[in-house]
Amino acid sequence: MSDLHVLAAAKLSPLYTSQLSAAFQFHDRLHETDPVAFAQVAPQVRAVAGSGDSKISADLIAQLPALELISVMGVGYDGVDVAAAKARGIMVTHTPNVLNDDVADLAIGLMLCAARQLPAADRFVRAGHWLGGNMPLARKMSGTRLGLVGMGRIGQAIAQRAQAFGMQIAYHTRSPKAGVPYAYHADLLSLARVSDFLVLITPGGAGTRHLVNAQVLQALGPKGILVNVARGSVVDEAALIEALEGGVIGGAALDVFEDEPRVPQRLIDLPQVVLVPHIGSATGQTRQAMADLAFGNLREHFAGRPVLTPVPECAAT
Ligand code: NAP
Ligand code: 8YV
Repeated sequence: MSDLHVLAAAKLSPLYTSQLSAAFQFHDRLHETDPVAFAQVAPQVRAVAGSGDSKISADLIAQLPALELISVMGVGYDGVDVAAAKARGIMVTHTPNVLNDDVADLAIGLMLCAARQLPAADRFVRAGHWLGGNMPLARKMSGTRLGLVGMGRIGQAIAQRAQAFGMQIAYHTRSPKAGVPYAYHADLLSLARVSDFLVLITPGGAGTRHLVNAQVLQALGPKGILVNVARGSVVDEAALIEALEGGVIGGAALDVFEDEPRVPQRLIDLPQVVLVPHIGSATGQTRQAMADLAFGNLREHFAGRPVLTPVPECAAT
């Protein structure tokens, strides 16, 4: 074990913390649990470990004068104040690519759940309602129109899967993607108007906050289904609830929420809505790969080698 001090900014996967505590002087959320001990350790902390949903604020960064690296176990790093880190020359890393398959699989699973009403069908059998007759008819997914908001690593993996369902694919991003064969919409409203499924897979943070608002939901229309595997902040959740309750859109399937792990009761009360607890990358295999990569970034940095997967803002140009 080295004498390097590493702080966990939030509750992390044991797949990551087991590696951290074996290799470093590891302080698990000491800033939250023991301010006196934290004040003693803070000057020595050289790295902070976080997850995709951890908050690593400018204030925390300012309390760590020896900080060199923030290693996030997750591809999304919207909780990290990257500008504050960069201003001090602190490297920020994340775990892209290793989770593309799982998140894309979940997006397709959620689309099927919402269209074919699989959770409701399961509840129907368990409650014995089948004995009294058949379930109402659901919606077909194959051959319908998929609008992807985000066409990066995971967006492209979702599109690849949707092709096998014979879906017509279009997308919205800030700039068209070279080599991507799907129809590009510079305007999100225009994409929503021609989509049966609108699937969100952008980063979170200020740049995408409430990208999906009442107007976009209106454009998606009464048969449209919204799927969010991006970040809760991308959707105006209050507007979404209004739209679902009022039949402005047909349904939704959500992996992420504005105030996780709290889910509004009004969403829970809507039977046509599918709700899962931020499980996009939550398989044993993928979480291990993410933990290994997050740890690998720390290992490489402290061995004096370049990190494996810097966030784009910190990548050498
Ligand atoms: P990526 O390769 O960086 O792709 C991000 C895409 O979003 C790009 O196509 C980008 O295109 C687009 N985008 C960014 N800002 C936008 C904006 N304001 N409006 C429209 N499009 C915008 O990232 P990735 O690896 O695919 O991951 C995407 C995100 O998925 C992560 O950041 C994370 O938030 C989320 N995620 C969720 C889970 C989960 O468990 N649910 C798991 C993993 C990842 P432009 O730059 O051209 O706009
Ligand atoms: C997890 C995620 O929430 O990678 C991301 O951006 O949202 C998820 O994979 C998380 O980061 C697991 O540590």
